[in-house]
Amino acid sequence: MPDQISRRETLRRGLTVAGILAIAERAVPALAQGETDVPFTDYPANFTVGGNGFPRRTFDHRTLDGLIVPKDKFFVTQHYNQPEIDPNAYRLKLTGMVKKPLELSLADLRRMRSTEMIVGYECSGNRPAAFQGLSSCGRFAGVPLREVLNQAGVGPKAREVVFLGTDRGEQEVVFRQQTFKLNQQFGRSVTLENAMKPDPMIVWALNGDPLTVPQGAPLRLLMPGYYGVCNVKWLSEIHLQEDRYLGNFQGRWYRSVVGVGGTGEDLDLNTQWIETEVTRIHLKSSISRVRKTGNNHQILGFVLNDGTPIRSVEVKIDDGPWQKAALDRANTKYSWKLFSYAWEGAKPGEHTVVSRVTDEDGNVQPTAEELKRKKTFLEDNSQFPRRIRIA
Ligand SMILES: Nc1nc2c(c(=O)[nH]1)N[C@H]1C(S)=C(S)[C@@H](COP(=O)(O)O)O[C@H]1N2
Ligand SMILES: [Mo]
Repeated sequence: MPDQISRRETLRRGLTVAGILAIAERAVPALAQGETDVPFTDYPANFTVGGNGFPRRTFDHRTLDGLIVPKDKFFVTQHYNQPEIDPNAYRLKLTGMVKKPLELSLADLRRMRSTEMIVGYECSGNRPAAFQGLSSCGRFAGVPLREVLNQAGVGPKAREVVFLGTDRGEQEVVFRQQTFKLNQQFGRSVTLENAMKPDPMIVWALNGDPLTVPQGAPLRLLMPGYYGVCNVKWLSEIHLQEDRYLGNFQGRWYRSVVGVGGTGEDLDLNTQWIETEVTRIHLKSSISRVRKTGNNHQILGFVLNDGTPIRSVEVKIDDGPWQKAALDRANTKYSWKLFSYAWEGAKPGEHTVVSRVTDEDGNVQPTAEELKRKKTFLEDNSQFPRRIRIA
């Protein structure tokens, strides 16, 4: 049993092993009769994340009730338009340093061995200010990316795999004193080594239904354990090359800068500024909802990370100690991981509740204070203290 209720607590509650297992397997049962949500006082009732000119949708974590987010609630975001592609005319092109350039129809891909995987991901801009709403988890179906690459054959010099979307938009590219306005295609890349791992997929379905246009129909890339930006929607071309791909959303926008050592002051000579690309999801947990039956309160939340096994999730109420939460049995390697904590003796009034996750490699979710030396707002995996009111 992972991280479940301690033995002492078990004896105290007089639960049978079967009883505990039932709890462990269904940490998030459907809202039962007489169960109500305890309101968050930090979450505006009509909260939405500002658009970028194109339709966006956030997932309301107060409705979290299982591993799988229904497809009409799955978060949506992108930088440009949402192109509509005729599935019959559609061809996925494999170009560049391949042995044999290919144009694959949807029927060609569907004839290959298909797989399914439950994958949770978030936009790297997801953060407390967005109430974590730029995140979701679903069951995706498609084909392993490496089988598609192997069909075209990887040329001996190829080291980088570039994924281009059909969508295009104006982008300002700044070079020294010059600014160019260029119409560019959305693109991202991964190293050949990462592309050839067993997990990356080219997917066409979410929760058993074909992808919708906002979700990237007819095909998108899915990099399990990576931030949302890597999952290129409306995928039109896979291009193999030797050099790094430096497109706007790879080389410029999706980077983080963190100060290490020294004072962290911008011009401090002893501070080292580490610049990294946004790739694998940084370890995060957050409380999604608090439910109440009679006098019993249950705190529910989720963990997102790169797939490294989780050692523990803990919950802290006001100034109390960190207490172990239970991980849901339904969690899988790349799903988001649901957790729950039975809060006993909750007193009426306002409370602060916060969670913290630790993985098997010993990484601990940082506090907002500990992330202060990160200059960019991306990859904010800070602990998120929530305010709630017990009636
Ligand atoms: N073609 C294309 N793919 C894209 C984007 C985009 O602008 N164009 N945005 C990315 C970003 S930043 C995120 S967070 C995810 C969001 O995926 P979703 O809309 O399915 O939730 O799509 C990614 N894939
Ligand atoms: Mo994103």
